Amino acid sequence: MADKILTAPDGPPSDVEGIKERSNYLRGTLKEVMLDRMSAGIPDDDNRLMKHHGSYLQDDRDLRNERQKQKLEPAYQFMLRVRLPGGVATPDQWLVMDDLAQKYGNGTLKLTTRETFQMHGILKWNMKKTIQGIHASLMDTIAACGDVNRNVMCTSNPYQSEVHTEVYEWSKILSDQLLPRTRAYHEIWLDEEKVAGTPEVEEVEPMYGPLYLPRKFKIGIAVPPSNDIDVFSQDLGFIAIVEDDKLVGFNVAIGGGMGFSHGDKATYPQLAKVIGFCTPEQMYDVAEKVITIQRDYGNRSVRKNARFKYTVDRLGLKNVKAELENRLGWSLGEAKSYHFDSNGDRYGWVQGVEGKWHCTLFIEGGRVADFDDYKLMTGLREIAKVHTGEFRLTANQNVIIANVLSEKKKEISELIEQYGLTEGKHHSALRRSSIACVALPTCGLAMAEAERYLPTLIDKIETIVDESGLRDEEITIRMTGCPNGCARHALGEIGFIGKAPGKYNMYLGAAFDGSRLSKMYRENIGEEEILKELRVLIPRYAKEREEGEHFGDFVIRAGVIKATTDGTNFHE
Ligand code: SRM
Ligand code: SF4
Repeated sequence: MADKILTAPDGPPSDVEGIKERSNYLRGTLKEVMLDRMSAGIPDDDNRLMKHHGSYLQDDRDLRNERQKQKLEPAYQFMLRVRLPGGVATPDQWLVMDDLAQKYGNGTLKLTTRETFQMHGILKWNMKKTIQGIHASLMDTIAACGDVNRNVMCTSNPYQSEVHTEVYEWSKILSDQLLPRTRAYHEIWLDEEKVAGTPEVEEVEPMYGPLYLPRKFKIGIAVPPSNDIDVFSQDLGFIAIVEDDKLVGFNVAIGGGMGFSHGDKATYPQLAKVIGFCTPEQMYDVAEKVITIQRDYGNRSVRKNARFKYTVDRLGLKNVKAELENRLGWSLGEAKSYHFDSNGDRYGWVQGVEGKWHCTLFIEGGRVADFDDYKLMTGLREIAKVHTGEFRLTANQNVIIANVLSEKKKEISELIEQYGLTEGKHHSALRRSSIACVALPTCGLAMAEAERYLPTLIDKIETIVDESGLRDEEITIRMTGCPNGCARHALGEIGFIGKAPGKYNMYLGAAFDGSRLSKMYRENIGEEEILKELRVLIPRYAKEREEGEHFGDFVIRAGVIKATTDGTNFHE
């Protein structure tokens, strides 16, 4: 029925569609170009395909001008992203990532906003060894980037451990079953002999088809009251419904996303909308059918309008829901009530089921490295050597040393102490509630600094916070180097989006629980103006706020900014 109404946008397919079509299921000439020693880079078409294998060709932007002057090719290197459903890694896997980062990467690990590891600075000739090392420790990088379903996230919840175990299992099932079926990855990186894709054995992608999706697709599962994964920013979000301590199912939310382009009203961040309820057993079916709707009706002509959020907005939420139920052959249940209290992490030790302990550590900007006076990477390595539980990477770029046996707690606490690792207690709550995307020097799209700059900006904001008596007040603050939104800036109570070197658009007014977008407050301002604004707003908040009122709500009530609940009016 809905089939009659729904159409895909007209227009010639984008260049990426052609590249995918000609790629023989994501192979292209990747195998050959990775062997070529004439350049440290690879051609653009292969780089487009490379993303589906979890990697991007980048160049060190700090060196770009100098190398240009010397007429050298850019300092090419690869970024590699692991697929780690739910962000859970064993201590052995942690040690493998640490070792690979030392051997082949830039000696650091980035814990990403989608609960996984990224390595930077890998040279072309080390890529295969790195991927093989990851594979040998039972992880992979398949579909970590590209026009497919990405790493499935779930709440890192150390509090309700039984529910976490169950929800984590579902995130793994979704992530594994929604993987592309092509053997391209195994052939290119793991030396598997080519069988499929040859004329004798025809390869098929039963769900994706040969063109895969029009754009990336993201799924996250939140366990209320924590909305740490920002469920409303996902293309497809599931909200766990727990009754009498039992997981009964999930509310289904569709059509969220964060990215937009400066000044382009046809692009905007959007919140996913709840459309109904399904049981855990129905979850995979729902995910698969939602993905096929995007496959069939997403915009394959204009990539900046190709995300599912635009498909939903163009076709209408009701029509998409009707089409989903049509494809499912059954109807979603009525959405159940739920309550989120925050989209941040809660730090420190907490006891879960079976007497096991979990400790959330604050990792500023998600960067695991050894600094002059702070041996963070070494400390975590030493913990991994003795830890028998797991590491949980959080969507706020932190790490939880999870499932620590009571008898091990002292040893791990001592290592935390010895290496100065921190639950963030000596920082302001504002710093603990910060996220910054990678940006410079590796991200090719960055217009301004983020990860390397936010800590020093926070040093200065902390003075204002301290003077206002708000050191322990959680205010979420997020910075990205461009409007793509990798740090989910539009869901931070204070957001900064890079515009040009040293210049940011400043956003205010997102909800503390991730249920309302922010709105632009000031355009193209530098540090001095940012601090000038905050020197007024933060003390005002301290004086005028109501009991329990969060900063994002206050700025709206005080008339500093108008509320935005729907991305379609984001630019107004
Ligand atoms: Fe992102 C592109 C880093 C989470 C929206 N993102 C990129 C690239 C690959 C740049 C590029 O295309 O050349 C960045 C690599 C930088 C580098 O040097 O490592 C990059 N994104 C990241 C990470 C590492 C940020 C971080 O500091 O943690 C996150 C990795 C997540 C992961 O493990 O999979 C990351 N990116 C996100 C998120 C947050 C999320 O998914 O929860 C978003 C917003 C949500 C969304 O997708 O709407 C996000 N990244 C984008 C976009 C905009 C997409 C859009 O359609 O609007 C781009 C650009 C693009 O796709 O063209 C992008
Ligand atoms: Fe790069 Fe922009 Fe994403 Fe930051 S938000 S990592 S600058 S693409």
